[in-house]
Amino acid sequence: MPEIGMDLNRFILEEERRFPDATGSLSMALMAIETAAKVIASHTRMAGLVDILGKADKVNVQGEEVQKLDEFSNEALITILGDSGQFYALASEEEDDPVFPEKGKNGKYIIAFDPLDGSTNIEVNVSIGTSFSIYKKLNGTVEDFLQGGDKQIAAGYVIYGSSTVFVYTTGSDVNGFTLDPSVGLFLLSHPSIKIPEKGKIYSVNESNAGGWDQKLRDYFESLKNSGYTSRLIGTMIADVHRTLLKGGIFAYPADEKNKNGKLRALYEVLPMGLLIEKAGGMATDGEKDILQVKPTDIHQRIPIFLGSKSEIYSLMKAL
Ligand code: P6P
Repeated sequence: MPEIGMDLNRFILEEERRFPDATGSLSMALMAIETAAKVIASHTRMAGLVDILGKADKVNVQGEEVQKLDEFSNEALITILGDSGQFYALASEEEDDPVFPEKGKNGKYIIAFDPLDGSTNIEVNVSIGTSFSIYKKLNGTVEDFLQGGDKQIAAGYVIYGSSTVFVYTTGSDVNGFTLDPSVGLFLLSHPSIKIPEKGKIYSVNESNAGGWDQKLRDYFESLKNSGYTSRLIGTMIADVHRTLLKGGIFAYPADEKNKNGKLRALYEVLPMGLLIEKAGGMATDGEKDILQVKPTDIHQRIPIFLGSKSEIYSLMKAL
């Protein structure tokens, strides 16, 4: 069992040693993400400065106003991941189409990421995050991003909150590392995370309840009547992080306004679903295991219900 306080790089290399035929490419890929996370973390700490806060008076592919920190985070990830040489293609929430880095021509992997999830929370100093999902490069076309949730090689997120925490899985355990800014190292703080079998928290934007079907409204009413409390941060990564550690359910269902829900399959829902399932929880689109979902395009939105087994089982019975 790796000891608390082990730094992320050593952890990655020790994990690599467990696979004799590993070439080290995934390790270098993960270390590139780690470097980008440190760069973004340092800038979120300074987001209070006028020159970073506020709108970049641009609109991204999602039709959302782009905050300057969004742009900075997107550029940092594209530059650092591109320069690593490990990624043949990068798909970003901030880019209409995938980017094919000059130095990635021999890359074994492709990566999808949301550079700064929850950007509307930047200005009110609420936790924000970066999510990522890694697949094997197959044909080197955009279709490689549509392999499906169960083909993810690795997935994770970085939450920039009261501390910066890096959480990821390569398909077995889920481990969390907290940044010690005094030495610039992510140190193992949450080894082998397991989500509680059952929680006491539900996390959903109830202002959309008017657009849900009745069975779903009844399900959340039943949680309220069973003494559950409500928590919603409004940054998916922060709501997922709390659900991973405390249990319960996080959901962004489809509704009248968002026919397929709001969250994006490739770089938000599928990586979070992998993490929750590898930590012993469950994730579904309301019909099937979320890892069975194969996106139809890189920005496709899908409904998501994820969390402790108890809540997801009772949800599926209710629907
Ligand atoms: P709503 C943030 O903008 C985000 O993409 C997710 O991080 C978050 O879970 C969701 O949107 C919140 O959406 O409609 O509740 O404001």
